[in-house]
Amino acid sequence: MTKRMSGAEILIDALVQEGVDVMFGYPGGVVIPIFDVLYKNEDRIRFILSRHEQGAAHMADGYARSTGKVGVCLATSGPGATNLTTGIATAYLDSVPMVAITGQVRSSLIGSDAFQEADMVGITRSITKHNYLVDDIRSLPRIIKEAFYIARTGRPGPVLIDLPVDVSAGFLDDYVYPDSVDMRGYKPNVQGHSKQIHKVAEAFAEAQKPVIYAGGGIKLSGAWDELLELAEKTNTPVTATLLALGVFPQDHELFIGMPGMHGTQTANFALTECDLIVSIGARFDDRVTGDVNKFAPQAKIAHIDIDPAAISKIIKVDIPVVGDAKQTLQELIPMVAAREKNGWCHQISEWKKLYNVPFEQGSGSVIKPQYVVQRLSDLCPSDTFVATEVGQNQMWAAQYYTWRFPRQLMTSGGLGTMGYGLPAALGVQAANPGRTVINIAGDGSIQMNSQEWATAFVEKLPVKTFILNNEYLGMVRQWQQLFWERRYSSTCLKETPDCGRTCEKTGKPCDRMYVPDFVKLAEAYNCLGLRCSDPAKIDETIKQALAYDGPVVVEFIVEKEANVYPMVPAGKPINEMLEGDA
Ligand SMILES: Cc1ncc(C[n+]2csc(CCOP(=O)(O)OP(=O)(O)O)c2C)c(N)n1
Repeated sequence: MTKRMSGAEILIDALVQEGVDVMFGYPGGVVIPIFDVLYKNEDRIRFILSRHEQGAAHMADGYARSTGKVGVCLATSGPGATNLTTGIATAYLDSVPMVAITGQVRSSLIGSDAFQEADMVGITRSITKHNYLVDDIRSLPRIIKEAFYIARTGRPGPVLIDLPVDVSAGFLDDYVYPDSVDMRGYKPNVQGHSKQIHKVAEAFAEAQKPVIYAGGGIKLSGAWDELLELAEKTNTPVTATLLALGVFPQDHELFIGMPGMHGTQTANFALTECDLIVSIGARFDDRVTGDVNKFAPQAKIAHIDIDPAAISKIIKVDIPVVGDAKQTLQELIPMVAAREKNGWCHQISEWKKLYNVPFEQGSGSVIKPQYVVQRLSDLCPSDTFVATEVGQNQMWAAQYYTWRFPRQLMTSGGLGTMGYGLPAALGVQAANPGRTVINIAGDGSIQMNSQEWATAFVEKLPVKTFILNNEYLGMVRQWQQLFWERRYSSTCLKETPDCGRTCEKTGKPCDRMYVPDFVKLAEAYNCLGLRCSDPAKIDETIKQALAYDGPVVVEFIVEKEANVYPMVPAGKPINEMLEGDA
């Protein structure tokens, strides 16, 4: 049945038909027609008002990563739309399905430097999987249908729909939402070529020292059971990237941890010495490969990926397979011969014994940030979702949290976006009411989107944020310490123009005040604020936070110059790791 509807009504009806139950955003002049329809459809879509459009984009991202569904965000034209871009780019680099809707000035004004006009199709061309400017209301239903289809299929990613106000306020007499798409230029190849899959099976049979390199694609295609089956059948060790943590049981004897710059020694040695890498849904990011010329020098490389553009982009691949990870593994598993454990497995378990040691707080009076993460992992319910900010906090979370299920971790891997964690956690909480959601944060990153504690309180999203306050932009400080002769240029968050950096020069502790006072800030947002600087009180502080029925901000005052180890210096081969006293 066709209906006369406004552009804004079409949009909301289409969103409902696409299964959208929550969306995130911020209003403005040209999107009032859309907000008016949202107002009348409160019972169909929950709209969460962020306090900054960047927050809304990360919320949609957190919603999408934790559920596998498409996250939706909405902003007005001009500054509202440009504020979304960091969130869109974050989603793009991590293959997160998202539809971003931006208002645009009236069609007749486009190109005239109208008030709040920004060319969003131009601006987002390189950070979206696809984008649209809707120039005719008759194409709106098709565009929305295509946008959702493109966002969630193939290698997922963000799609932007730029909607001029005359289109959202205009009318279409014969609206009907299409039930299928027909795009000649876009047909993701989900079925890997059987001949190529055979070659992967043969490579397994020939290899003495294989490694499976699992990436975020395992999560996106829901291929974790198949991954386990393949690894166990062939007794192949598995390394999982930052975006794939949780896809393989962490306590499994074949699991060797995360590879790359802050990866485990076992994973980096294994990748360097192996004779076969079977990469599944991973993209040989430079944080994983280090010096590409010295990466896996003896290995044959098989690469299973749904995105043909990812193949041989960074590392030359011997056996490319373009296809969906789950389908490809289902075809591959019966083809591979079962293998017994061999000397390679023995070598792997020796490395693991040597390097996999739990972190010790020791007897010192200063809290070690790594230990806080370990305690969070032990004390949070096993089905807790975890978001992180970016920097040392993120790497310690990756290293010391025990990952228990595939969609557990929300972290900005590709773009490394500070300010991601809190809004992403709120999006996760909105999608998963009743579950525990925590954000592991640095004191620098959290200040980039701390305004979203207002959203947390108002929208009743009881996210618990745990700030590891080292008073520094720690990860940058670590690089300055190790590679720039300890010149801490603009990384101390207590530094003032007149302090003369006396603490660095004399070693005397700094008595300057840290701002903000996170406990007071939390309270200003009506969240519970807690502070802990005593190692003996870590557990009780975490328990108090988890027991509170509302958003909480916990500040742990931690060791100031703790470092993330192991560390592969930028551009070095991954087996040349710096080790230190963490
Ligand atoms: C938006 C943004 N700006 C700058 C950076 C560069 N950067 C990476 S880590 C980092 C320091 C993060 O400091 P903090 O949040 O305090 O975390 P820590 O490393 O101390 O755990 C910076 C500035 C970034 N990743 N993102």
